[in-house]
Amino acid sequence: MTERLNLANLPKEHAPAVDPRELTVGIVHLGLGAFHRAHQAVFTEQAVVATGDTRWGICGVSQRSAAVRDQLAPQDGLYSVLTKGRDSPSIRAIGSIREVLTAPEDPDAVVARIADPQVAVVTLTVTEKGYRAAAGGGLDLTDPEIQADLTGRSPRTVVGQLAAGLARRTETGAGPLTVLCCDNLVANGSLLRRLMEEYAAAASVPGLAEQLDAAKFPSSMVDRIVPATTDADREEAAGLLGVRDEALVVAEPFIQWVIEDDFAGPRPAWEQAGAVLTHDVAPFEQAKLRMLNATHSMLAYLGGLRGYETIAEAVRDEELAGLAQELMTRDVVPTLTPPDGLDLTAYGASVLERFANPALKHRTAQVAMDGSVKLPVRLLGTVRDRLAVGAEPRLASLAVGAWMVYVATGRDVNGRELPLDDPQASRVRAAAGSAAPGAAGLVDAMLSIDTIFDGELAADKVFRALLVDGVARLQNP
Ligand code: CS2
Repeated sequence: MTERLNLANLPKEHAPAVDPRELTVGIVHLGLGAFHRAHQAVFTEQAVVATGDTRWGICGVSQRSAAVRDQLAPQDGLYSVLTKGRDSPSIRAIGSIREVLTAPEDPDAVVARIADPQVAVVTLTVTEKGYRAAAGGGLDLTDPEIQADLTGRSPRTVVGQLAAGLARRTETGAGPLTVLCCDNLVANGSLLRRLMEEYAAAASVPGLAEQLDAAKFPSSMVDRIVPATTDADREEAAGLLGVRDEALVVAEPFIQWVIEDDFAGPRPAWEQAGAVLTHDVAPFEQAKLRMLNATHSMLAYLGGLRGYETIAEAVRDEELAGLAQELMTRDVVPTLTPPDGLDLTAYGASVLERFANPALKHRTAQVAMDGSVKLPVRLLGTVRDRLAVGAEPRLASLAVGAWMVYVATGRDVNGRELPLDDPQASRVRAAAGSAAPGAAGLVDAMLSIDTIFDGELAADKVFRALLVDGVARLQNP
């Protein structure tokens, strides 16, 4: 059997640019999934290399299972990124993860690390649903885990962890903290600040309000396609590395990070690793969410229904590629103010080209997950903006309709199951199950889910008619 990757046995040509043992922990990262390891951890390693500043080792926190810790611990925290583009794949080990914690096993260690005076930045990739936000944008105070954290137990939610860690910083004498949200949400920094303020108001934790006042919550836009790693990827990586990497991540060559330059204290020189530090992230973030993520979701639902396993297969279907293109050109672009220097037409073309990367095997089922929290961010903003100017967002409505049909039928054209993996699965299933027959019946039942569609949108006649058209077209192709 091939040996397991670690510091001692990695062939020189694949050695990480940084030895994690030389780093001290300056960053806590909540949500140690594949995305973080292929994105922020890579930028951070490069920033350390560029500057020689060894303060920025990462303490990665898994929010649910011990799987990542069990993968990384025997590997001295090392893992590799297998980059797959149109040319032959390349592989590189990354050395920026200094420590791994599993939150459910040791919640107090997470709080202690956030309160560590040497920690200046907390970054987060906990997915859209990880924030436990209510439909209107505020904190969901009815969430049982939030309620349990509010009783003062060792915190299990992200908001609870941050609150306890921040409050403890007064005792440890740590300086003000920067909390850098890296999830695909609108104005993610201000959104997280609002959740924290609402939590603080409900919790009355001594010192928290002052720490929150001093903390900064810059917004950021992250971009890199990182499909779930498969056994075949691990085999391929072992062939390239000569050792086995259980913590491998796979990614496309493209990588981008745009960060609002608003920090409370020191930070890694991420700009020296290619990140863009700017005063206004919103135009980048809107373009990315409304163009890339929206067409991704559209292709996942339409492609899944057509029996395509991967996004690359879906976008090779000319009709689907045409619909994705039209969604961007007709519905989305008119709602955007492009960031300086970004040509939206070229951006749209580059997005579809990235999706077509045949080596990535990004599954439609993976992108289709969590629709109830992704649709509002990716598609409903576009729908609202177009309706507000009297335009008909036909393609954005078709994408929302495709989600409705996907979750209601649960089968593709070949009769294969399309699993519903969603934090609101029971509500979504109940709505679909209670629908009257026909397209209008399904649309009305799904529009009644008020945690996805607010009252105004649900009552909009134009939107409803567009949805009924789209759903009918999918139900009777
Ligand atoms: C995808 C994103 O899974 C999904 O919903 O749309 O993860 C997408 O791959 C990234 O945002 C790309 O940066």
